[in-house]
This record gives sequence, C-alpha cells and structure tokens, in this order.
Amino acid sequence: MSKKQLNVGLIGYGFMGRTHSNAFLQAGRFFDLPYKVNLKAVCARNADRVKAFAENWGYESSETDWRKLIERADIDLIDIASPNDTHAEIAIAAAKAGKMVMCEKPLGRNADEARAMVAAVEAAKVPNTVWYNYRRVPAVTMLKNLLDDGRFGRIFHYRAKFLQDWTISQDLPQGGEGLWRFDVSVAGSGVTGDLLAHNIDTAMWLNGPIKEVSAVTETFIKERKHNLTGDVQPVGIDDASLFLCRFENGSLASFEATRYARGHKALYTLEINGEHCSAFWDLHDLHRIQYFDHRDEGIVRGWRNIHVSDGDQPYLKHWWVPGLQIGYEHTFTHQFADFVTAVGEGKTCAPTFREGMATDLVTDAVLKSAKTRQWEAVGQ
Ligand code: SOE
Repeated sequence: MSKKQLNVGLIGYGFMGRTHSNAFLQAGRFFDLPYKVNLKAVCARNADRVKAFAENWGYESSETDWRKLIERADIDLIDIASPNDTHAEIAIAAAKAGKMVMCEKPLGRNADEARAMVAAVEAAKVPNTVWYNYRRVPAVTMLKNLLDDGRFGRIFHYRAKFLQDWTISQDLPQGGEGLWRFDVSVAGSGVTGDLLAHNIDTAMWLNGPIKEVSAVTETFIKERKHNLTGDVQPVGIDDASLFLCRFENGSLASFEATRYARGHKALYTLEINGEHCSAFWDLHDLHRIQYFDHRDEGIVRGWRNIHVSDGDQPYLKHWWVPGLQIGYEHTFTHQFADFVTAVGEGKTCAPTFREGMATDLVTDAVLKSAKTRQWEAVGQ
C-alpha cells in the first residue's frame, strides 16, 4: 500500500533552512516513516534567490509571501526557519489554518510571545515542535537514557557552556541578512536566546526544571552600524551571558555563553555530577561521552571514553555500520524523523511548543536577573 503524503512548506532559506531541508530529504531514506515527505514549497522574500534555493533542494514551488504559503491547501506542515521576530506571527497563523508547525529555536523572542504560540497550537490541536537539535546527538540522547535509568543517583551539579568568537570585530555591522542576531528588535536578545537557550533546553531535558537564577550579562561593543539604516546605533543585545541556578531537584548549576571567546567556534560542553556517576559531553567531539561510575571495581575505576557509534546506541542502527560516527546534520534528521513518527502515532514530539516556552521563561528570568542584580524565580 502506498504511504500517505506529508507536504512540507518551509519559510526561510538561511543556515537553518538548509539544515531542515537536508533533514526532510534524508529522514525517509534512513527511517521507516509513516508518511512520504514531499518538499512542496519554500518561501522567502527574494524571488530569484528563493527559486534558486527551491531548485537546489528539490522544492516543487516557491512563494515570496508566507501568508500565501499558509493559505495553500496542498501544504500540511509549516516549518519556520526565518528570523526570531517572525516566529510568533507565522506560527499562530499556521496553527489557525490547521497546519502542523515546526519552529526554529528560540520559540519566541520572549516568553509572552511563546505563550501566545503555545495557546495557538494547543487550541488548534496541531502537532508542533521546536528545533532544539542538540537533544538528538546520539551521545546526548544516550546520556538522557543513562540518567533516566537512575544510574547517577542524586544529582548535585550541572555545568554548561556555549562559546563562540565570531562577533569580536567592532567593524561588523548589525541587522539585515546573516546579521539579524545582533539586532535586538529582531533577535529578542543576544547569546541568551541564541546560545544559552540550547544549553537550557538540554539541561532541563536531562535534569528537570530550573527554579531560580542569578545572572550577569555584558555588551562589549556598545555601538555598531545598522545594515538597514546605515546609521551607527546602540547595540541592544547581550554579547555574553552567565548565570548560576538552582534546579527543582536541588542541584546547582553554572551556565556561560559568549561570542567573545577567541578561538572557540561552537564549543558547547556540558557536565553532570551525581552521587554515583559523572558525565561530560563536548560538541567538538560529539560522538563521545566521558563517563565515570564510582561503583566500578576500584582497581579499574576511572573515566571511560565511550565512542557512541554502535547499533544499540540511540539512532545509530539507522545509519552505517558499528564504529562509524555521524555528525551535526543528523541531529535535524533525527528530530524530523521523530516528529513524523509521532504524528503517525498520534503522539507529541518533544520539545513541544510548551517545552520550548519553558526555555523562554528561563531566558527571560536570566535577562531580568542581569538587570535587577537579584536572584529571580523562573516564571510560569
Ligand atoms: C549562532 O552562531 C548559531 O548558529 C545558533 O543560532 C545555532 O542555534 C547554534 O546551533 C549554532 O550557532
């Protein structure tokens, strides 16, 4: 029997538009999905470039107005890969039109936007998910399984960092294509919403909700030329953001994100310390987990360096043969495969919009605490 069709309409063709398109193409080749996925249309404002993108990735058609894309009866799923200031409006309209919605992180520019998005998808009862892709690195998913097994015992500490260095130059303008992450009105915040949001999403998935935070942020370069106006304007984003927090399970944590750590391009690291075990993961070595179990026989006790590449480890039986590792782009393929599978089974796919909102509530508390210089409770 031939499979049911799932027609995708993508909005945005930047870096994330490419990672998502690759996932749409790969998922059905490596996973047994309940639907045949069709790349129906891609939408972006520049007609020539969106056509070229459609040709390159195999989309059947293109649009330059997202409202038209949402109105199309031949689209089942709207995927939002456009800048942060477009997420809420598009997601709410898509949900009202009865479309499934996938949205790039962060869900909203703040928790109020996220709340409205959650209300829209839940009222319309449409499948939804936020692309927090790092959950689906096999080594990170395996760590989640180890924690859920109860091997670690009580958790005491969590430590996470996301370090980059691409914005150090004073000459880099803000705003416009590729540089909208510098424009606070578009991005919502700087590294807090862009990088820490990843750390927070993974942390809460692994270690439960965050209760309260104490943060410090800094904007090192105070003014930059704006690409759209040509004027030198104040910079409204945070260039670095650090916070301490307490999880609901009583564990303590520290988080740090910056775009000013010379030499680091995308150094996402996390460590968790429990009563019996500790584990460490590093995006630059993404197929490995460093794992320590105090219950090992003393004479051989020590840190194990586990190469997560075997068929019985998460996602890997779908790829090559044992020992051959996979990489960054696969995390998006895993999320899309999980989403389509969940839709087929009438289940939700984590992180849902509601779970994405939980991260926005923490980033809001971080930004608030940096302003008030007080501990702030995470809102509801
Ligand atoms: C920023 O440089 C960025 O591209 C983020 O926006 C992504 O979410 C992150 O995965 C890599 O870095």
